[in-house]
Amino acid sequence: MIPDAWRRGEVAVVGLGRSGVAAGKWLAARGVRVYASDVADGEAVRDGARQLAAVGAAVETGRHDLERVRAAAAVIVSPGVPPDAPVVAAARDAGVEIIAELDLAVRQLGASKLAVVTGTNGKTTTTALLAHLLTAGGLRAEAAGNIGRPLTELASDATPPEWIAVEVSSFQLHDAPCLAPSIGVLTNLSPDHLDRYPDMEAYYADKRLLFRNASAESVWVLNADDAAVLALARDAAGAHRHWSVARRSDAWLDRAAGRLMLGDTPLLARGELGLLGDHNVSNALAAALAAASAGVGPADIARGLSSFRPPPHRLEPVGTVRAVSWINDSKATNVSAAAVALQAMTGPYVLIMGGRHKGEPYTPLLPLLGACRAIVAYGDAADRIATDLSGDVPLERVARFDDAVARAARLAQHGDAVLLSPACSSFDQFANFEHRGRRFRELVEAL
Ligand code: UMA
Repeated sequence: MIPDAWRRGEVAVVGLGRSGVAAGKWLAARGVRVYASDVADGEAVRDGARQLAAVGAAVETGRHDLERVRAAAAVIVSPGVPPDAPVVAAARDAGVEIIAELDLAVRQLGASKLAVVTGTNGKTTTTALLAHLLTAGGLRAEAAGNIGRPLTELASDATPPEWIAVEVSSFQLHDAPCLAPSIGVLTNLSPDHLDRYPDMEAYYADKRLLFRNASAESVWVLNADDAAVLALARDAAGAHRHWSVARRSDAWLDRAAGRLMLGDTPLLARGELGLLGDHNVSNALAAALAAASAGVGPADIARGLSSFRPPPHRLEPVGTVRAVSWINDSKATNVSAAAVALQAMTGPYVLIMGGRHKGEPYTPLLPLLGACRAIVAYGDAADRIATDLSGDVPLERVARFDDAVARAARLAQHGDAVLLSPACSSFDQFANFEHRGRRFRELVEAL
């Protein structure tokens, strides 16, 4: 499965995060010479470098040796490495094949069927839930990809699962020409990652790559409530199946009866689904329809839906202190994800937002702040947030995340909630959104 040219030369792995480490280990274990490098030089990167050095890779942190990359037989890129990064440009100019870590894995996983989940929001919950439903249906299934487990880790298994629910970001779709989902799920589309893409069209163009290997056998599971989703999928070959929280569909919410439905078959009552907010009903319907498309029966789907609990950092209750409940939604790294959280709030709350600005305006949140008592904006994005959201709701600015939590604790009143839903990435003060969410939990526990 490994091209001869790779064995004759050296493969360059760019980025020493989870993806780069998984790819480097997979290649080294198969006797391929690896040069792995990262422009950063922090503790996490050095830890990745140590892991790869231990399996015989040549490693370098703090820079890429561009000559060595140009001479490589192939370059494996991590999702966080933008296509216009100098190291990628150097490889491209030299005619070296550039492959996403995801695609490296896909090329090895011929025996597993892939149920691929993408979209702007709801991917992680839908992916986790889909793996749970496939398992409830008696299939051997795992979740991987953007959800936090590089797909290459599964490619190393002696007996890879029958089904893999793969969360795929637009970054991963970019250099994944071999990705051919048996089932593809598109949750929704709205502007995101405008710090990496020149415009929304470029972002949607990467999302459209989900369909690049569509065939008559493909099944596409699509959000009928999102016109942009339907437009993006319109010309894709294969079966198109739809879900809706607004009207009757292949999977749908019967609002009058308060029930999730699969066609004419009732699945379970809304109250039996242990997830907050309408957006999660949408995620549940997407996963249910994808699982049904893989052959799981309605009774198993219903049982799986009722036993599922939300993944951490997504509208996750982390504690109640002096009658104030604290909710960690650190995963809301864009404006539309934060909007979803605001719509799920049922009483007064203090909102903590901020982090690294990603290029989107925050003004779409203004009409959703009805129950918001105060906003605490922190970090790089604080000034921009203050400009966009100044109005009826009092807003305070602080520099550090820890101070934002302390401020929110003072502003919240008896019976309120404090919601961390940042609408920004975490990278100004944290390694990633999980790190930010864990710090939030620690600070709440210390209260
Ligand atoms: N780097 C270079 N040279 C460059 C540019 C970057 O060396 O020119 C380095 C960076 O210093 C960094 C590494 O490349 O060390 C990039 O790492 P990465 O961010 O891709 O790290 P991984 O740990 O491999 O994480 C990636 C995904 N990260 C991103 O897409 C930014 C993880 O998604 C994913 O869980 C993981 O692979 C496993 O598949 C995270 C994410 O934030 C959760 N995703 C975005 C989102 O959900 O919005 C898309």
